[in-house]
Amino acid sequence: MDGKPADVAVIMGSQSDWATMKHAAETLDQLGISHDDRIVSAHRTPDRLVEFAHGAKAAGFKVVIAGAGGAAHLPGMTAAMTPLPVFGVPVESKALSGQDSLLSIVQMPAGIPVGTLAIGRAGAVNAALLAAAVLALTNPALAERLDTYRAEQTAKVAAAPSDDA
Ligand code: RP5
Repeated sequence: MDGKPADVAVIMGSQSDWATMKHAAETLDQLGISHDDRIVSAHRTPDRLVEFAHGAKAAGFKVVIAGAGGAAHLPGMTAAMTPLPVFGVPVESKALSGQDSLLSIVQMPAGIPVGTLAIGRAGAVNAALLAAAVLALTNPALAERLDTYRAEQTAKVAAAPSDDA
């Protein structure tokens, strides 16, 4: 770190969410986006959540990615306490395969939005790409890196399936 605050806060409800949320962190790394990864539990560390969410904008973050599983209140409660855009990643839970996480993140009441992604790794990667798209609006160098990322992805798709792939 160069002393500048990170652009993206990647928060998660538990250490057990890291296996999923590290895909968001890795995608941000690929795009050269600074991020700060933290465990903030809505239920087990509510004071930490209040402190983080109330201070997130003043701390210099521009986007928050919040991953949680089960009764996943972290993204919604964070969105309630910060004006920053919050992207929620439903972590795949053991009991209900992440359906509980998805529904508890996506069904926000009108007035407090959480941009909700897919369950699991795809959601974590896409949360990072959405964060990148937001930041790229005011960062032309990042916009170029995002274009390159997508062009490389396109170039990797074969025209026809193969038995050897
Ligand atoms: C949620 O409970 C976390 O986001 C996690 O997905 C889930 C289970 O947490 P652990 O019991 O594994 O710590 O708060």
